[in-house]
Amino acid sequence: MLYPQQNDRRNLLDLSGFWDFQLDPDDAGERAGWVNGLTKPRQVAVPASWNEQFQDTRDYLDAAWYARRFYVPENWRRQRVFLRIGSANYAAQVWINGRYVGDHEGGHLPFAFDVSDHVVWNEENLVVIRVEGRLTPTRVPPGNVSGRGIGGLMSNYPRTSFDFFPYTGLHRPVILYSVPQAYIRDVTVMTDLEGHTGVVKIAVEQAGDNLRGRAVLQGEGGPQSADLVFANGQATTTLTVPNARLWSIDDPYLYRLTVTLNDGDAVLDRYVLDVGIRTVAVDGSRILLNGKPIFLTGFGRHEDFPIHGRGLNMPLIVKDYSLLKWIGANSYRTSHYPYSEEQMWMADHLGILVIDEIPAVGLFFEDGKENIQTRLALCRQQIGELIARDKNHPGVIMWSVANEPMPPNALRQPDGSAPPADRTVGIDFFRSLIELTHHLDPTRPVTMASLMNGPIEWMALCDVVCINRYWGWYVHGGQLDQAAQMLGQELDSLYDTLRKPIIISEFGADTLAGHHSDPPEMWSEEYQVEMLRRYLDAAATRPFVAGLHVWNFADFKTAQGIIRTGGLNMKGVFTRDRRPKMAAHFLRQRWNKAARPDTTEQDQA
Ligand code: GCB
Repeated sequence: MLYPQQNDRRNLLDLSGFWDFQLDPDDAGERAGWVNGLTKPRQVAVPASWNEQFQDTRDYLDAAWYARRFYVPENWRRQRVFLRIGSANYAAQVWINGRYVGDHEGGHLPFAFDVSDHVVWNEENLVVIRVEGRLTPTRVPPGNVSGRGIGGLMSNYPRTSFDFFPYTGLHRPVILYSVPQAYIRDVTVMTDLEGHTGVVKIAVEQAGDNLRGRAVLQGEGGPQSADLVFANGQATTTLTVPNARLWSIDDPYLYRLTVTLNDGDAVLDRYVLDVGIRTVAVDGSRILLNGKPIFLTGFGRHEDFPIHGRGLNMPLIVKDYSLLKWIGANSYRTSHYPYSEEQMWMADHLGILVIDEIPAVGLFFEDGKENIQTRLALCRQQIGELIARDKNHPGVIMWSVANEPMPPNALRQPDGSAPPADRTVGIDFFRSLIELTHHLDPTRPVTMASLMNGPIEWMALCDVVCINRYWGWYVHGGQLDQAAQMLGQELDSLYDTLRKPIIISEFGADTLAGHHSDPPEMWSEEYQVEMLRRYLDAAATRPFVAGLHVWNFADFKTAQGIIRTGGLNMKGVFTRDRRPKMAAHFLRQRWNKAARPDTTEQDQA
């Protein structure tokens, strides 16, 4: 699942733009022959969610069809041609020139088809994509679960089992790309350190039967290179870099790895990859980056903006990363689904650490073995696809296999008391998922973000314990001193039991920008600051707390419900249009050395 690349051996054509679009509420499109073109199309922008582009599509999650015409450049004729869809939420089926190409389930990961035999030359081609985003209990993430709305407490519309709007459509670019007949299918890079020497292990997979290739790593201490000798399409080699310049948050230095397939002196295919030499490890209560403890500061975020919805929004990525830097954050979690590859690229280049999460949010275990197994299979598929996509990003330091899976009855205890039901349910589920993740990537720790009262047995399966906590909001709202006390007690007892690094992966308060009160009252900017302060202070005295991710970076759209004014979750420290609330300035004072009045010039240097 390499990101498509343009170079002297490969090419690409981005099909972003206006596409024909037609809703299909009766699921009649296929019978009506829409695979050959839409009958009453209107124009929709791709990439973007369809929900806010029209008045009548906001809550529409049933099938809709996209179509667009294109030519394949004549000079691609001797190459293989692929069609790659960056993200189609939730399920997609694809036709080219009326012929079925394939399908994909899962809303946030790319998929590609070899369409060499589907396209025609010297004539127009038609690509048709049917996208459908219904909420059902056996999807990941699930929805329309009986008796359960937001967090199970209240009903919401649309009936998500998660707290963000179920934006639907072609969210990332649709790209047509060409590769040579014998081509580099995959590259996997794993880095290690031996003293000051960087060790770069490279595995290359090719399609084709030629036998030789080359890997060249350029950068400080280089270039280093090695021949690749293929057997059954696979080759591995290890390059060592004396006195390697390591990738870190302060110096996100990237080497440049060029892999080629060769026939004598001729280069048949070429793929270039940024490589950050770095290690990630867990040691007792610490997370280590390059052997040194790192404390994560940052946020849970969303891919969310008015009108674009969840569609790739490049200026917003630039803006968000500049705000992350401004505030002194060094990390975030891709709550609650994989973000775009462009976001991962930016993290590598700016030295931001990413906890990379699959869309396993709102998982539950009360509807029988068969449904649970269906969701498990989807989780396993998605972690596999995520690792295939993101394994080479130095910014990615951890995989998260779930957010707030719900044990039976967990959310029916508003006073925070322990649920009475069987707490062992789900153990096999998470064991299977975590083992698979370790197997697919032995280099990164695995975690899941757990619910207040989530079973400790689930946390114990993880390398790092991530806890979402709302003491002072959903529990003990308005009583920050009590909240801080509960938080402190809980942290100490969790660490006593688990002896693993703990990240508070969510904590926050809904805050109406511009609403003030003294003494601080819920929903005011002052209350948000005071609540965050309590959590930061609690962490500061507990060395086993390895990170703090505030919920949320920015206000974001949710389903409608009585706890979501304007259909928004307002726990952002920035508003939805990225204006800072008081809390943003507060965090900057605490996190960004350069912004602290008590920082000396020497510290800043
Ligand atoms: C959570 C969820 C997150 C919600 C948040 C909230 O625990 O993980 O998706 O948005 O609480 O604000 O209720």
